[in-house]
Amino acid sequence: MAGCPYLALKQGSPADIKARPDITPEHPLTLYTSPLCPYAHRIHLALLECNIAHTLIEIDLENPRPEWYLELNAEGKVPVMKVGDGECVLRESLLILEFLADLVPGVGILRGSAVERAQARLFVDVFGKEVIAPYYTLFTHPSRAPQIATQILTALKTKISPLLAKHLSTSSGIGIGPFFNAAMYPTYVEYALTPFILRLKVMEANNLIEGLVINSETAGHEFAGWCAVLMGREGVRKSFEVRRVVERMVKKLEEGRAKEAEEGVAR
Ligand SMILES: N[C@@H](CCC(=O)N[C@@H](CS)C(=O)NCC(=O)O)C(=O)O
Repeated sequence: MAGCPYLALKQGSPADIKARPDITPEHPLTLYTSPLCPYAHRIHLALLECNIAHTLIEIDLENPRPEWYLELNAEGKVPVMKVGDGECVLRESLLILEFLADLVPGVGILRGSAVERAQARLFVDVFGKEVIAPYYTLFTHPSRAPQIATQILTALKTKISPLLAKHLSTSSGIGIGPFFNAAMYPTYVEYALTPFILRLKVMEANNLIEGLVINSETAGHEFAGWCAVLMGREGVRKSFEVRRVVERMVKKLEEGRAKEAEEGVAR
């Protein structure tokens, strides 16, 4: 797969993950997930990067959910995190990330002052509106893919990259890491957004979307540099099943094209 970001993984530091102590929470954590779901991926990535002990249970998204799963989450969606024997059953990926941040505060998932934490949440919100929302329209409106790709790249370059530039260092200048708010390890922001950045990179690497080329020139220097650091993480590689995700994307794009053809949408 020429151009796939995974070819560049060796530039990362696989030792990073092991360098962090293993964490065994007081109550066992079970993540109901699917490698096809970017929202579930947020949680799997955080668990791996933080070395938090957990059990993974894959839910088949291609078929109706079994009754026992609907009892856990009536919406039938992933991710779901069961804490202990089920005294707490959580859904909504960002809420689960917040839970992990509270569960292991020393790890610094949500770190810094109240202002810095608010800025992290705000950044995720901005990225959601500017990038994740149009990302999904690629599948529903594939005939408009080149225009949507331009919209995403423009948002990355003119909004996300400048905002990121402000937050890759701290105002005090104390932080020295390459992550949000100058953290040494990925944070809430990286866990929330990497699954979507990866999917855009995979679309690019497999030429799935015309005009989607992500580099310093097209998406901004800070964003491109941050991406390269993220792609180099061992936890990112371990939590991502490239082949299955690409197959799912191809299928979803074909379904989108068929639907548009049925509706008589001309490119
Ligand atoms: N807002 C939710 C979104 C979760 C979501 O949409 N999950 C999708 C997979 S990516 C799902 O489970 N869909 C199954 C279905 O709708 O049947 C979150 O952040 O956790």
